[in-house]
Amino acid sequence: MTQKIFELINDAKKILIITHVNPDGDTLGSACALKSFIGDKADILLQVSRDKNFPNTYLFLPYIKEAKTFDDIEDIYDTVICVDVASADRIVEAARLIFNHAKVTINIDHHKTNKGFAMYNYVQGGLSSTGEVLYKIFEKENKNITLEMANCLYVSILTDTGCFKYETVTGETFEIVSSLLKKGVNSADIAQKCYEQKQKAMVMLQAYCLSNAKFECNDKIAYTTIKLKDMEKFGAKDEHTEGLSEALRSIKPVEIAFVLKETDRGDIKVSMRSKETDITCIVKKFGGGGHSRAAGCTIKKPMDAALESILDEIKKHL
Ligand SMILES: [Mn+2]
Repeated sequence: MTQKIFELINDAKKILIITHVNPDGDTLGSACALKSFIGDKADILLQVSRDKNFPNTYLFLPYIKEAKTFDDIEDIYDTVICVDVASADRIVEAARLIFNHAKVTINIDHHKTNKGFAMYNYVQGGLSSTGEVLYKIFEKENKNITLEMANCLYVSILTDTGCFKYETVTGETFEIVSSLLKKGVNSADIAQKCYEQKQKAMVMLQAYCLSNAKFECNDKIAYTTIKLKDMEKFGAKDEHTEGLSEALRSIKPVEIAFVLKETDRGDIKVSMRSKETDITCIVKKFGGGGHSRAAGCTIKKPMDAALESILDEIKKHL
């Protein structure tokens, strides 16, 4: 399968690398590493509009500034590669058309819930990140990992392991990280770029959301809600809510934490984290997916009704 992926890349005329909605460090780092490897015939698609929700934090990655967005995407690709995309419904609108028209579709991922929605699927459920999956693909097929690729893969692994805190981290993860650093990756510089360049809007929005947090079941459940008007009030963008559910989970008795966010389509996006509980079974009830301790879903109900449904479901699993 790994060999086949490189054959397909070779045979392709024009490749679109699709990142998931609300792009994070893993999907972006993976996309940039792949783009760096493939070169000119590959374009990255960020599933955002350029003036809205373009991910500022990761602008330091190569190729992000020239990535395609919904504003300038054309249906000219014969091959599509999805990276870190857990399910087909994380490919939306214009991108879905391109995916459906493509001659070849490839899905490279590490989400256990990934059912293999493409023609060719390479899913290593349980690995720390799609960056780690990609590293192994390159290594297995004896492809040279340049410093540029190494930097991107490092961003993937660093961010998707919560700075090497999650249980998906293995000895092998550190071996990979070690080899990336030996190639010249500057880990301190990347950590600073990923975590210490926060925008004021992000910190202020998160402070507001944390101060409004609610607790249930003897503080085993913590949650907060974000309305569109809150986003407007702070001038915040989608990426500015990143880390909020982790902050709630970090409170001592909290077992499950979640954030409910109103979207401009009028539905509610749920971002959930746990310490021990496998929450994939909770979000699956709402058509969502993810990892056992970090998962999400979208509920097509108003805020109050969505909150009630999700609380009911969580209480069944505590
Ligand atoms: Mn990931």
